[in-house]
Amino acid sequence: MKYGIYYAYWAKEWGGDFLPYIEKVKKLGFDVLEVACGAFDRDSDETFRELRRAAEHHGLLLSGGYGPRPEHNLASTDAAAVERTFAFYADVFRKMELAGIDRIGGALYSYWPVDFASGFDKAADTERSIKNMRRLADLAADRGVTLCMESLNRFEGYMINESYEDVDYVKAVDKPNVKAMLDTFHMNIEEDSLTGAIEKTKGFLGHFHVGEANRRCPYAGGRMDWAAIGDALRGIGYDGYVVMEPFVRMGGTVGKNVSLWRDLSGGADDAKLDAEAAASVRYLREVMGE
Ligand SMILES: [Mn+2]
Repeated sequence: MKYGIYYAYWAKEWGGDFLPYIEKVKKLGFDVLEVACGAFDRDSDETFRELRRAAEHHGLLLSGGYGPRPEHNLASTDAAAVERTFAFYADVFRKMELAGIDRIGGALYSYWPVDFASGFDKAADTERSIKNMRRLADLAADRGVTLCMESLNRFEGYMINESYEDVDYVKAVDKPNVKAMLDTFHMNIEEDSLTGAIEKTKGFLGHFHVGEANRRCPYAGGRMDWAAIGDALRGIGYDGYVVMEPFVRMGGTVGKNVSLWRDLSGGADDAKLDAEAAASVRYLREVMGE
């Protein structure tokens, strides 16, 4: 397993310049930097070539994440909006290839965070999403990209809340580059058993996010059994990335989207955040294993 961290740990806004994170994250002891792909349309091709050169120079792998904005909802009843979404993703996948990013995870099957007041039809939306995901998978395959469907808790999404729903969705799409994705933060709310949920994704798991129940960096005094989670991942033969996705500082669009209304960092500055991330990845390597 390779260990990574999502850049948004330090950020208040999605997107921006990921270059400075490459050397930083490598120095903190990570193998992988996860970046947000939702604003790739704003940046030039050269930005992504530069990102690739820097990652290769520092021996760091890159992965992508995206919580689709409402206008990029593959389950939408608005056919014109879905067409525009395919065009958006085609550009994202092309830029991912330029940057050397071969996987993207998130609620790609829907949008995020869901506005539950707007109303929805789970069965009909899922059917449209599956049909559109097959076409998106082919666009992604042209660029060597794997799409990872993140199972989210009920307060952020409705289409895939549990790992069995994730596997059902992935099986229905039936494309080799469409995989399941789990996140311990969401699993903690929805799953009877964290290890049991992992076992259900055997052969289908493409990406894995970790975090404590309150989205702090994994640590020894937390509530998660990281050793058991590591054993379960090895047990299903998972050899992908384990990316921590901590959100501890309030503010900006990031803080609003993840509903962070209190400071979980203890007033930490960037240096303190760095130290906690470094300690966390050392701890995970020790208890979850390589
Ligand atoms: Mn996640």
